[in-house]
Amino acid sequence: MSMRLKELEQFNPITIQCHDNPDADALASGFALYTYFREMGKEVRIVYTGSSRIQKSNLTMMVKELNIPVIYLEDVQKHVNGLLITVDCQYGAGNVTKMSADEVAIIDHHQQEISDVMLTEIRPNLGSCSTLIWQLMKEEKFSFAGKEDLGTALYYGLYSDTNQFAEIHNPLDMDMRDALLCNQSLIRRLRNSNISLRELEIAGIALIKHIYNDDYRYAIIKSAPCDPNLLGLISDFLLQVHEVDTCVVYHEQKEGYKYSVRSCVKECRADELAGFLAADMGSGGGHVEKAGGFIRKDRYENNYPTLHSEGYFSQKMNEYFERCQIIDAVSYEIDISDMKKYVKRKLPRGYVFAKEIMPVGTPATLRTLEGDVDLRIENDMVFVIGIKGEVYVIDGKEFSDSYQYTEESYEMQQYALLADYEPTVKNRIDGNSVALSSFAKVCVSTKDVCVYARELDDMVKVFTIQDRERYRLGNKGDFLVVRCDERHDIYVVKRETFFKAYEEL
Ligand SMILES: [Mn+2]
Repeated sequence: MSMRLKELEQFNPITIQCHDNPDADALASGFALYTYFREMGKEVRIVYTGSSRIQKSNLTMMVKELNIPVIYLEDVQKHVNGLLITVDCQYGAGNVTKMSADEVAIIDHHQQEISDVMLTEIRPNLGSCSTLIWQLMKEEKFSFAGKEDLGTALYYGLYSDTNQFAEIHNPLDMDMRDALLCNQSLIRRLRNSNISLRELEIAGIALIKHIYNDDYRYAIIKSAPCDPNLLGLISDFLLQVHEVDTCVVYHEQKEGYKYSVRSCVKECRADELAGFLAADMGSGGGHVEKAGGFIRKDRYENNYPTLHSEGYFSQKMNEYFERCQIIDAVSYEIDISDMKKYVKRKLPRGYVFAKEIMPVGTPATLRTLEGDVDLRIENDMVFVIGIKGEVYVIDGKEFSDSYQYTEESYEMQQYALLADYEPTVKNRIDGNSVALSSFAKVCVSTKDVCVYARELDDMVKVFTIQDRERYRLGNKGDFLVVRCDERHDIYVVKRETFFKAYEEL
């Protein structure tokens, strides 16, 4: 599942592509890979495409002061010889111009949206793509000693992508921040050259012209054309307004509408809202609090020939908040009169005794598709792998009470049909990760789990009793499920999982 830089060394020449309108993280990522492959004697270059050259003052300063040899391609290249690596973005996604190439690789830290590229390393839990590339280079024993330009670039990449380090939550990000050789006085200058006077004026005018909805506490701003990074700055500022819980800041380009989304409430994930706004006309995504997207003009004009863009965004925001029911499982009294009774099929699961993979007491990070969980290996701890590749951490008693276990080795591909990410446990002392499934054996639940379920006819967000901070989204066609014996254990099951995991009684 996980890719090493070594695998890319077989190719030559190598082209590294940043996303269109590159930001500091994309540039730093490109620069780091460039340095790596250059030392190896490869013919390598860093490129980007898109409607315009880098304009932002801090980015032009970064490129110049750190000697980043990035090239702007005026015209999209028909075909790229050798290997094309997209950094801080995913080949084929909406924020990067697609160019054909002999071979393609992806290195990114956004939510996975492209899954047909073999050479892929995507880690959405990292604060920056710079961190990921730093880690990949360290894995190959690359030496960062004495490389101040490179260190400063990576540091600034992480700094810019984590809201000035305010949103760092992965320990690896902190490791990099603390380890890099970095020119702090240049960082100070970059930090204070974030926008130009012209952009200050654009931002000022934009802020005056906001649209505010007090029912749903959102704000929308249409800005004059500007560097897309400025949209992020305006939206960061707008979100700090007390009355504003979520916001969208956008502008119109020749090709379409570029927008930035922010949310500071747990009831709305910015990445998901960004995807909703794009609908089927583009793409959107990012992180829980910060996200962005793009709507293609041709598709927009097809779907909404007479609707102006302010109208579209307001209408879509209203629709999002109106349509979406929020269920808090703790307080919600569920009506089961229109629900059918099902029983959970007894599908094989995987189990691993934690102490068999790491010594008791080791601080570790369990990584699954649902996110990272930090824990300490305990004597009595058992990991159970479910059919979606999700992992339950339980104690020995609960395990022996609920499961019958065998010595048969567990085949992830066979049993976790819907898993597209293999769960790992990382030792936080030595940094080594192990795939849980390689240690797992088969167990089967001994309990009959009976549930009521109803097919959803619209979007629902559920805060389960287990996770009070992050909701699970159900869409039309998915199922709302509640345990028969615990009417507050309410959750959402995706349609494709539901029919595999439950059968009607
Ligand atoms: Mn990034």
